Amino acid sequence: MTLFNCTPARRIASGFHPDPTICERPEGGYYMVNSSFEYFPGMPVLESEDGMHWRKIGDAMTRPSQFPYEAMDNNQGIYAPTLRWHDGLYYLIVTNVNKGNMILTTADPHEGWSDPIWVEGWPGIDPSLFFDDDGTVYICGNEGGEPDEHGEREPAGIYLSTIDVATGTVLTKRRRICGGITGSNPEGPHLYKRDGRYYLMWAEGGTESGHMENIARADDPFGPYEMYPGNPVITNRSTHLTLQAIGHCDCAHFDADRTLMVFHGTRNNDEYPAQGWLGREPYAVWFDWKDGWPTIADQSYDCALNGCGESLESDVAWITPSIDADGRFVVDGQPIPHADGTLADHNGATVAIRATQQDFALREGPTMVGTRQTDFRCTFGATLADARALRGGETGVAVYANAAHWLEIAVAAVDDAAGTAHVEARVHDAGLTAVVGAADIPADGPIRLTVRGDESGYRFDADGTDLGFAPGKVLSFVHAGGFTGILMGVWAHGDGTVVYDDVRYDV
Ligand code: 6LW
Repeated sequence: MTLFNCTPARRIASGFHPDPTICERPEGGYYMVNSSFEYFPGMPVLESEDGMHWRKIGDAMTRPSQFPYEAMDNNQGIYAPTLRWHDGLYYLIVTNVNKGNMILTTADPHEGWSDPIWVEGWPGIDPSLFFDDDGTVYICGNEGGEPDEHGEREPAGIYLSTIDVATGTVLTKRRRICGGITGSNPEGPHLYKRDGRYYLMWAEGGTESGHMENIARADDPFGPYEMYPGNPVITNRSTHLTLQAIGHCDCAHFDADRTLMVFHGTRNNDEYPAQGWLGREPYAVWFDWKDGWPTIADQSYDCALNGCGESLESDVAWITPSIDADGRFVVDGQPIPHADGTLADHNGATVAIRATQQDFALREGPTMVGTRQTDFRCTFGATLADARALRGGETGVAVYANAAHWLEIAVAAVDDAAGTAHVEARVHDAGLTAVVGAADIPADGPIRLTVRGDESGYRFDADGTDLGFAPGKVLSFVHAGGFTGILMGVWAHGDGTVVYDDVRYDV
C-alpha cells in the first residue's frame, strides 16, 4: 500500500451526477450517463470530445413509460447505469429499484431512448453489459433477489451470466465470479477485454468514506480471477482530502496504452468532521498500463472545494421527484414531464405550480421542481408573483436533500383581512422543525425569496429582509443519508396555482 499518492482530478459535471458510465462513440468522443434515483426526467446524458470537457445533451428517461413504479421514496428509482455501444446501437442497462433491471436502446443518444426491455431473472443492482468479440454478450451485477428455500440469500459479490440483449433473456445460470477484497458492498462491476484477457473492475467499501475501486483479471469471463496486487486501484479513505468517497469507475480505451477513467466522489468542507452535501459528482483521469495492470495503485485524487466555472456549475436542469401524470409543475408553459422530454433548461424561467394537497411526502407525487445545487457558493431565487393566488397551505423555495431533511422559505396563504403574507425560514431535520427567521411582507406585490449557499450553510432572505441561517450539515451525506445531493427549487402545497417569475440559480 502506498501511503499517500495523490494527484488532481477534473470534475466533469457538478451537482449530483453519481455512478458515471462512459462509452466511446464510433465517430470519436464519448457519452456519459448518471444515476438519477427518484428524479424525473432521469439519467442525464452528456457528451465530450476529449473526455475532460462535457456538455449535457438531454436525459435518457423522458417519458413516464420509461419510469414505471407503484410508489416512490427518496433514494429509490434509477441506480447505476452502464452505457455500451455495439453494432450501431447504444445500450443503457440500469436498475429501477422499484421495478427491476431494464435496457434502453438508441442509435443516437441525441434522439431519445426506447421504452424498457425488462431483464427477467436478474436480481440485484448495478447491471453491466460486455460484448465479446465472438458475439457472446455478458451481464454482470451484484447479489440480490429473494432468499432460497433454505432462507439463504446470495452472498455479497459480483455475478455473471450470458444474455440475449434483444429480448433481455438471461441465457445461463448466475455465477458468482468475485467476492471482492473486503466483503463490504462489492458493486458497480464492469467487464472489459485487453490483450485477450478479461478484466473485472468493481467498487467496494460502501459509497461513503470507505469507497474504493478494485480490479482483477482472468482468461475466462467466469474466472478464476487474479487480484491486482495494487488494489484498491483508487481510494480516498482515511485521508484529509476535500474529495472523499471516490469509486464506482468506468473506462474507455481499456485496450489502449492510455485509458480514460471516470469515477464519482463527494466534496467536503473543512469542518471537523468534514461535511459535504452536494452529492456524488463525476471526475475524469487518464491512466497508463504496465505488465498487464494499470499503473495506479491505492491512488488518491483531490479537487478544489469550489468550482472554477468549467465543470457545468452554471447548468440549470429542471427535475422533480417522481412523476405527476397531470404535469402539475409547469416550466415556461411546459409541464413536467413534457411530452417530448425537452424542458426549458434556461435560467430565469417562469414556473407555474398547481399546489399539491400534501406536503413533502414523496409517495403521493412530486412536491417541488428544482435544479441541482452545483457548488457550495450559489444563489437560488424566485419571485412569487402573487401570494394571494394560493388559497390555503403554503408555498416557497426549498433546499431539499430528502423528505426528512430540507430547508425552506415558506409563504403562508394570505388571510384577506391581513394584507400581509407571513414568511418563515425553517429547518426540517429528521422530524424536528426549527424556525430560524420570520417576517410579514405586503401581499399586494411580488415577493422575492432568496437562498444563498456557502461552505457553511444557507442564508435566507425575503424582499431584502434577512430570515436567518441554517447550517449545511443538516443536509450532509453523513447526517441526512441517501444517495443524491441537493435540489434547490420551488413548491406549493394547498389550493390554487402560484406563479414564480425569474427562477434563477447562479454560482
Ligand atoms: C449504486 C452503487 C453505488 O447502485 O451506490 O457508489 C449505489 N455506488 O453502485 C447508488 O448510487
